[in-house]
Amino acid sequence: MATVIKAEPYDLPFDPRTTALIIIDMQRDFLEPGGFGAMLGNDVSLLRGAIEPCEAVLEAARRHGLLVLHTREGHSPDMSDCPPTKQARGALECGIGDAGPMGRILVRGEPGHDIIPELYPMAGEPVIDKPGKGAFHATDLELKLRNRGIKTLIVCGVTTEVCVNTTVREANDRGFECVVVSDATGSYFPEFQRVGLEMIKAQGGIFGWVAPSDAVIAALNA
Ligand code: TIU
Repeated sequence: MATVIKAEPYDLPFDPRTTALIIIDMQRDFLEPGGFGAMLGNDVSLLRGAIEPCEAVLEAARRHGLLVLHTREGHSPDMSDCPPTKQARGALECGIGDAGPMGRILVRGEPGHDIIPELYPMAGEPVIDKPGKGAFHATDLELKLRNRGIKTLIVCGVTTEVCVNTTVREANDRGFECVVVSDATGSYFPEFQRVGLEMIKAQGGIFGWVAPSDAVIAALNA
């Protein structure tokens, strides 16, 4: 019997050997006070509910030998990979590249840019540093996935309507099948969390599938 993830809008058959877990932007800059998320005016505590389910999926993926990838949104210290439009957006007093309580906001090598300790990558797990919202834009993610024969992506991380949705749409157009783990994603806006997941699975799974962490873990354990 084929292994399936009990998902919406319908069960997703998958092969663990061609499936990867990708954890999007679980960085201090989004999940802790003083980072980019907070500078945008958001209550970062709203994202922290995603941490535990994400930890559980990560543990199961590691135990079953799936390829695990992590992404981080950010820029090189000279900001040469940051579009001026992105840096200017929001007209923030303290924005991307500026010094904040956790170092320069969304700049590689700064404390705030790094992944939260609960989900820290293990040696050998690729970390994709991305300058955009989507993880495929201006990165070698697609090459890494194709070289490993990956067909299916289990997607966790933040935020649901921004970097998770953008990455899933990019992946879908490239022929990857994505299942977004509902409780292992998070948004600063409860309404966007709900609608961000709805948009993935609407119209017969126009961008992919949605399943809770316990369904994904049960499928991995099956
Ligand atoms: N602001 C917001 O919701 N998200 C981002 O800026 N980046 C990611 O989603 N990672």
